[in-house]
Amino acid sequence: MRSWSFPVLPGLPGAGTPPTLYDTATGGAHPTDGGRLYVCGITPYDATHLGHASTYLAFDTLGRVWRDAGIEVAYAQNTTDVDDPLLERANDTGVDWRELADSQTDLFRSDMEHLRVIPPDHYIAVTDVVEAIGDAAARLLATGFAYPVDTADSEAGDDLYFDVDRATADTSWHLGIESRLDADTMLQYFTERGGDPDRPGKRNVLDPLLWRSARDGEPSWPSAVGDGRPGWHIECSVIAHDHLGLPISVNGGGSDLIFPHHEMSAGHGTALTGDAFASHYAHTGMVAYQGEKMSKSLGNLVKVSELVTEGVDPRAIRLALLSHHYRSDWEWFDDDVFAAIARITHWSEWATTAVPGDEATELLTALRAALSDDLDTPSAIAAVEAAARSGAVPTSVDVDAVDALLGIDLRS
Ligand code: 5CA
Ligand code: ZN
Repeated sequence: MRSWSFPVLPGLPGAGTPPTLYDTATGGAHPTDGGRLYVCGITPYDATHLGHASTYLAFDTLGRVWRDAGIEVAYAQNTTDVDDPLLERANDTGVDWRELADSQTDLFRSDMEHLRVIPPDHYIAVTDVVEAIGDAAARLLATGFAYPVDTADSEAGDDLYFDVDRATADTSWHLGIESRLDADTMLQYFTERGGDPDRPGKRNVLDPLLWRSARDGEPSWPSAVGDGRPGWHIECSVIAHDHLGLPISVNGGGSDLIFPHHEMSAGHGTALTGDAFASHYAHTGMVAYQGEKMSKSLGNLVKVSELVTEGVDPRAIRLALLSHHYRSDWEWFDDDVFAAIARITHWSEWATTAVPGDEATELLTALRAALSDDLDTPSAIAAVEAAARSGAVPTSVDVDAVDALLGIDLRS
């Protein structure tokens, strides 16, 4: 699927340090083992809000730091363009589900372009890879990692579920390998985040749906396991495997995906290949608004596209989001954008005073040190602020560094 345009990325003198990154699976920060990045993409039934944007900016920062350190980057992202919440929204609003997904994916592309996010090399719609997902489900069935569950609907075939106990017993994956959660918390999150613990016929309440057989009025595709559509977690396992190869270096997304999504994607990937799914699991904090997590289902959204339409400089949106550490939960206040606009104005004036340069500067060194330490964007921003206030004349390297590492072009 088409992604979006690549922003200009100025070259910088020397090379940055390979980053250390906090890993949910180990509970500590350690160096990444390469640049193969998979980040869970949007479910396109509403426009990109600041929570999504902040998550994609965190992994954009990782990509920039990797490139600066000379690490080759391969980046894949999905779009969940068929799933229950999208189909429900399409039904409720009387819009064809494909049109809804296409229009919201288009808006996402334009938001990412405005924010100067480096696009994935592989931007994959689930509806374009249903056959590969069906083949993977068939392999899991053949190897005993998946099993059929009867549907109440006599017209429909069986649904397929992933057997977490079998995978725990017979592979290097086990329940808890990535989330490290206790059983009660797993059940709570599984129930809240799209799971169906009470479905009759399951072997373990936490077994996730792998394949949903065709139902009347729902989209379906022919596949090696019959007509139907994919469950959620398998899409990310298959896309990461087919486009990057396992183990990937980093599996990324918001902290709401730690369980069950990333745990189960990892389980499917390992059951399919025998390999670990990822060397690193990185999660961003949740952005709140009006006291609650910003979410499409609650409707408390601040949309990137609406701010841009109101005339807000996208660089200010980017700066406001990067002002928070990617791992912290934080709340957006409407005034935040004004402080960021003032800062962009001040930094841009500072940039106009730049003299030509080609040597590494104190600011470049400070930015590299901050960002390679678990993507510490607040410290990086404080370093730019200090330089802009210092009265010292910047060089073009300083201005390029803000652009290449923080994605903020102060010359435009
Ligand atoms: N399509 C699935 C992933 S396969 C999905 O979770 N889609 S989403 O549209 O709900 O979320 C897209 C990304 O934004 C995910 O990484 C999610 O963790 C992140 N996200 C969602 N809400 C927030 C929020 N309030 N703050 C930060 N990140 C968020
Ligand atoms: Zn995903």
